[in-house]
Amino acid sequence: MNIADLLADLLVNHGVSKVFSVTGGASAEINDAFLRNKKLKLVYFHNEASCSYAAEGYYRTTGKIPVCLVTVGPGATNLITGVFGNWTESMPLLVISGQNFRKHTISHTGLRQFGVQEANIVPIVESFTKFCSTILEPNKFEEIFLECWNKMLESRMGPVWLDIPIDVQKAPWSKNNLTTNTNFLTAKNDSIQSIPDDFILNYIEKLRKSQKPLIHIGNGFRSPNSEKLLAELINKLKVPLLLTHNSYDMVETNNPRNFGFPGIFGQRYSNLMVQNCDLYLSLGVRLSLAQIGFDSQNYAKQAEKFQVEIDFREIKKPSLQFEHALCADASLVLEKILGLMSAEDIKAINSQASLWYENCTILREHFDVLKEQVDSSTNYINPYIFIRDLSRYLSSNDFVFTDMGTSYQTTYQAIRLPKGCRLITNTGFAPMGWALPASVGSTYSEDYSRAICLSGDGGLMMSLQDLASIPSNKKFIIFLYNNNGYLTQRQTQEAYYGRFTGVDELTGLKFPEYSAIAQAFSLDYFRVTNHNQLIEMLPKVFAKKTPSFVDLTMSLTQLQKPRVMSKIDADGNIKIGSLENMWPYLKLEDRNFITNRLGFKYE
Ligand SMILES: Cc1ncc(C[n+]2csc(CCOP(=O)(O)OP(=O)(O)O)c2C)c(N)n1
Ligand SMILES: [Mg+2]
Repeated sequence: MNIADLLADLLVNHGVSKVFSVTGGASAEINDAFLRNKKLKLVYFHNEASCSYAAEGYYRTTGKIPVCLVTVGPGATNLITGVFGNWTESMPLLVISGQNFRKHTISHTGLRQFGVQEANIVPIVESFTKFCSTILEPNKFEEIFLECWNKMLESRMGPVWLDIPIDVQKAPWSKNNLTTNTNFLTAKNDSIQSIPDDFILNYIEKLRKSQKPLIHIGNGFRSPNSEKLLAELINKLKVPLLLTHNSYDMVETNNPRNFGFPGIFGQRYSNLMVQNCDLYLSLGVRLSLAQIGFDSQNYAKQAEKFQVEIDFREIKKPSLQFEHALCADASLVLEKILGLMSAEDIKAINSQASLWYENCTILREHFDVLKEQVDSSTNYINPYIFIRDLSRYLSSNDFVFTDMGTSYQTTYQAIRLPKGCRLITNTGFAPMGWALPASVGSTYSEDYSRAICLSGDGGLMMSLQDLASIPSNKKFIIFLYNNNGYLTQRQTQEAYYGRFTGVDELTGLKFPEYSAIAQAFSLDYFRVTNHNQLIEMLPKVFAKKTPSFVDLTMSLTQLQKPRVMSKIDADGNIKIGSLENMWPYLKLEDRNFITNRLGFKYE
């Protein structure tokens, strides 16, 4: 037995079963050890970046820790974008890279390179991993592995990296027994006991008095217990809930408590609600600029604000600071709130907030995103109307992945998710080319039923090779938003410069004919250019048991709306757009309606 075998056993003992990999000389010993270990499945891709995206898709759909195994140098550096995305999204991932023999590494010599293909990966990835180390002492391997594993899972989760020189991989390991499993973490380890009663009781007291309360649930709230807790919250309190992109699938769309998500590409009604509430609680929401808008000091400007966040740095960040902030696990805090709330509290809260709740319901109906769209074109598919129609075919076991650009923003605004259906995007880092490999990663989930991959043509071109990795015997649908360009960038260039570069064939960026691509990868191909064809095609592809590639003709001038839009004034200065008056700006009749009828302010 050597260190590579020990690593395989340690992974199996910690519940790992899938390893996403590209082979290479410096990691060959580990690939071979994993091959010999019957409990590990190696899943191969054509690019290491795809391994990291696939690992994320796998984690998000299974909750099981993924591993990426890559070789030294370019194998390791190719993985970086995906690992960084896991860092910003707080996703756990264990990366293992091969490294040159210990005597052939640059170590602290100041050389650029010494070993074959060498990249000194640890200093490169140090700033976006929770733990990273080149293992130099084989006899400490188990100890370092456990430290690394625990770091990945404790408090705010994130990626970790072990870099293993070839001679360390091959070093013999003599211990007969592995460490017992008792001292590794399986989930967040914070304890409900450590949450102060004061914070909870103060919030309940304020909630009793609030006339316009809002509770904002983020992905930090996701835990094995979160579904049960949310059901209890929804059952007990008639208080509107806001979600985020990453938590949007935690509450089905037609649940009366689901009031969308705020943000620069949020729902118009959600943004108006944030700016009009008088008591705001965020539970596990990172409150990024995309969520709160660039005018961050004015976020929830009329409210007394409570924040629960596991990372104290997020609480202290300069963009906004709340009157009441608690550094703790959000799901444990809600558990405690629900536990300490009496039946009398609940009655008082629900009666006090009933008018607000009703008004928010009217607002949501009034500003349904689909009302801002018209389905008039015979030559193009409108992405919002496509998502409306697609939603009718979604079922509770589906995994929907989006890429970036239109496939991301319009989907979240328009989709209607049935209970249990997942909607997944790397929203914080948003690397183009993420959706296809992430969807492929999800096919290795034990609960896999069907993946629906929504991708722009620009995004797809960044991971086209992964079409080869779609399992040919599984249900899998790619919907390509084919607008022959980068709509999102075109829109920005139009707004700020009035001319275009690098956004379509005319401006220097060529795209292929996808029917030929689909054929090359043996995928069933469908072209859809109008809504009648769409209506005919959807039942067909949803009935199929094998993968399909649906090429949707879309327009490069499709407007993404509503959105918070900044303007350039006469002096050339940028005027930041307000969260509550998204572009297209509110019409007079809407303004009158929301102020006179509902008592909402819009600026
Ligand atoms: C790796 C990477 N490079 C660049 C960007 C910046 N970017 C965001 S959206 C976009 C265009 C996306 O084009 P496409 O996938 O065709 O979607 P569309 O905008 O046309 O809907 C670009 C270049 C990015 N998000 N990721
Ligand atoms: Mg495009």
